[in-house]
Amino acid sequence: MRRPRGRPNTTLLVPLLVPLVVTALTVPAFGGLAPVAGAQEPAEQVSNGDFAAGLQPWWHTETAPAEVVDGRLCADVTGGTVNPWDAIIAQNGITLADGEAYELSFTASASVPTTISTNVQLSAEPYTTALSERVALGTDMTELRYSFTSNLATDAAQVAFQVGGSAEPWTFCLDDVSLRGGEAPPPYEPDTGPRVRVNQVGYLPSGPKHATVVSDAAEPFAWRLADAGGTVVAEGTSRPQGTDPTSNQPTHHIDFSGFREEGTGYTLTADGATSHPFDIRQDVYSALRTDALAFFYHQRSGAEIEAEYVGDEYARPAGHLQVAPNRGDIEVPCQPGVCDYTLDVRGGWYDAGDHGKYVVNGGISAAQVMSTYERALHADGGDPAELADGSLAIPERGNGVPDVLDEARWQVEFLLRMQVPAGHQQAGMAHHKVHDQNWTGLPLLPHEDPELRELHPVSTAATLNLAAVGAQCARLFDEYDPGFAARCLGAAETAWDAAKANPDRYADPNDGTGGGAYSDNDVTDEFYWAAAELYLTTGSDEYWAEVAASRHHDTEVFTDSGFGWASVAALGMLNLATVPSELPADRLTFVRDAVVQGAQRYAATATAEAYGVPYAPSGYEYVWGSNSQVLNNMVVLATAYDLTGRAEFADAVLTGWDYLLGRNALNQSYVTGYGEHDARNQHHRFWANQVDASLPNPPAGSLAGGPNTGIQDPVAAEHLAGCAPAMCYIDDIGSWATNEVTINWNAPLAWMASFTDDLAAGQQSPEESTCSVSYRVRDEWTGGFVAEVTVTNTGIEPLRGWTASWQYAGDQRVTSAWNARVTQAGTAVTAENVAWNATVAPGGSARFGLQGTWQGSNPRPEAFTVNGTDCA
Ligand code: 9MR
Repeated sequence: MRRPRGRPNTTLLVPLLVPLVVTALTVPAFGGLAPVAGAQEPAEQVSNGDFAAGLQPWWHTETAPAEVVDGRLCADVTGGTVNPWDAIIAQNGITLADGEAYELSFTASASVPTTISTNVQLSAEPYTTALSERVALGTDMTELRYSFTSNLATDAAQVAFQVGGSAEPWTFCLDDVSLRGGEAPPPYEPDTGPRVRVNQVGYLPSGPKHATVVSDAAEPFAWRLADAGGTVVAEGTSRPQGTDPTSNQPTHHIDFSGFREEGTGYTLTADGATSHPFDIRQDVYSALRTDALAFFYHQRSGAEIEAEYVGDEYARPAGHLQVAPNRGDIEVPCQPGVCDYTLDVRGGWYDAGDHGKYVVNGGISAAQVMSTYERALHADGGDPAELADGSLAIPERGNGVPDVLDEARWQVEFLLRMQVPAGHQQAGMAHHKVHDQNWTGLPLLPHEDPELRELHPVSTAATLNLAAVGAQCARLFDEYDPGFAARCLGAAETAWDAAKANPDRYADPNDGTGGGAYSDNDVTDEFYWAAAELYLTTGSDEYWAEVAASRHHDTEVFTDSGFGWASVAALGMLNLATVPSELPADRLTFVRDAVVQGAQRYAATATAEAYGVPYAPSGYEYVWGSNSQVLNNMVVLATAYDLTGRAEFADAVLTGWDYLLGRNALNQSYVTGYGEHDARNQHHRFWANQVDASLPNPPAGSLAGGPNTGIQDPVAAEHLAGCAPAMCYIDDIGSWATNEVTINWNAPLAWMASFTDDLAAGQQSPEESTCSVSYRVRDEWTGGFVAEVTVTNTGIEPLRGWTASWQYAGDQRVTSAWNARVTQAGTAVTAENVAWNATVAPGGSARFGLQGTWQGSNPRPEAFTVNGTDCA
């Protein structure tokens, strides 16, 4: 599947133009390049030469699987290869200047004395060398230094240790690699494209349409919207907004919401710049809904990823089914001293670009995938048919179960396997994670991973994730597989009891070799989330008491930075507010108000931010995976929209999308396959096209982590030092801190795309209709019912006062109403606004409720008018 890479060198290929000055030095640092006091030290061209940051950006061939052990790189070189270049450890992307003096230095050893080739050369054909040395290594780590003058001017050289050609296997170890000389690498200049920043995918016809222009013009300037043929279809004037603190860019704002005509290839021109093209259409989010969900099938562990569902490019054998060289995941031992049993923990989704499987972020991911369905089931305007059986390309399609639930089940089954079985110490607790004993390099397909897999200690956080997810699983699967639902609930209740008995088992923050630590020393939010889910599923007072007593049962749960794997109380609150339950009205009002208040803050943020993003963490410290925080804030906004129908919440969701899809400081769409300038080189061991052209880029619908002011990886550290918060991102496979993918980031992406596609479907084109009315029976009992009615303005003018009318087909009688004045004559009902909801902006809604009686049957009315006009 993979093309042999880093094919050699050497003098065979190109005669050297400049004679090499090669000296093996045993003496002082820098030889001829020794720094003079006060003079500038020669620039370092190698990143992470001491392996302090792990393997990246070093790579190795399959014949030299390398890992970082005791702070140095060691590779078990296979025997039986012929040429030096049959086994390589290298770093690409090295810049060399013609005629400049350089010194390469490193320490290295061989488990049996061996001669290797050390080259500084072009990393692709014709592989011209600037330095090529045969180096005899002994068993002790020895320091070596070579000076040379470059005959190359390139930014695509590599430092390569060619360690092949030995009949017998041996181990090569390497440390402190340095290549000094030349200029410091030029500061990274991101290609930010045109200064007019738009949602590169498109806008909904009835939605808000905003753009941001980078310009220091003091005065407003004219903008023009042109269609694909270049005809100007709308015009207006910008609004200067000053300097944006997230990017340090001076910006102007453009609002072209008034334009609603569907079309493709629109462009916006202002201040001498023209935006990337974009569409205006109703179905902007339709494909993204399925693409974002398809990500999870791609990430499945323990299953062959079949071409029938993903195409040839993305097909791969099953990983981690204990087929050599895999050593897991069927009888996985614990780390030494942690337990005395093995567990079968096959299946689930790989976390990210690595092959670890972690219960804490695995739990929130399964929950948000299940919630994608649960929201569609219960929300006004939610359309579960879009997620039904047959909606996704997965092997379970056609089994009668909604595909999104089938996909979630793949992960839930794995989470259940992570629970300590009865009869063992700590029974009922969940292991925090399972992953490789050592970090592996890139690329590496899952089925080729040779590392030992280990279970790590149990943790309270993991156990509560299992409790929450198990409870949610139980209520959603009851209809399709009661046996599985019962198993989920049993595991959830056992987990809850175990967590109560072991409330402070925290994962070790230093347990980060071979996999992420995912440590979290505050599990009060996990207790809250689990109690909320168990309450919603069982209705038990015991769990409600836990919810009510928690400090997270508070209107402040929706913080500026948003929720995520380590901060999950919001998940409990959102579901309490939306999943039908026995919650008494006052408690329901409390949680719904909390959601709405949180959403109001996020909506205000979106309005204030230069790029419309509903995310403003304290000090603008964009976190690792900031794009998922943006999405989770959008989830709160969307839930508030579902509850209230208020247009301001839907608008902030849509400007959040604009940010993610290109209207941002970098002019970058963070979703692969969406937009003119999309993320394509996310950190991943299989979708590793950037380091191996025979491998694919990430599939469409993969979300990059996004700007991260921490820039913790060497590529980000090298290129982004000093970056403004929203610009701390680089689309490079080596930047795992800004550009990885994970299941817990794609889960809110899928949730949001599903919501937004439903939202779009509910908004009729203005030509077709100017109103829609949804009538939902929220509660029904013998002889009585409560209904909730939402009147939506799908026209382009505000509604100033409204009267909605319908006919009952059965014998219903309205006995009381709230938020509207309702009268009934025979079967005809009219509902008139009250003062505070009289005005409904385009795209906005007003909602009211009523209680009534019925006899015989209680069918929903089908046709509605608003102010005498027929509605959709
Ligand atoms: O998403 C995680 C982020 O919140 C943490 O700050 C970071 C450092 O601990 O780890 C992130 O998760 C990574 C995990 O540790 C290993 N697999 C890839 C994950 C995404 O980068």
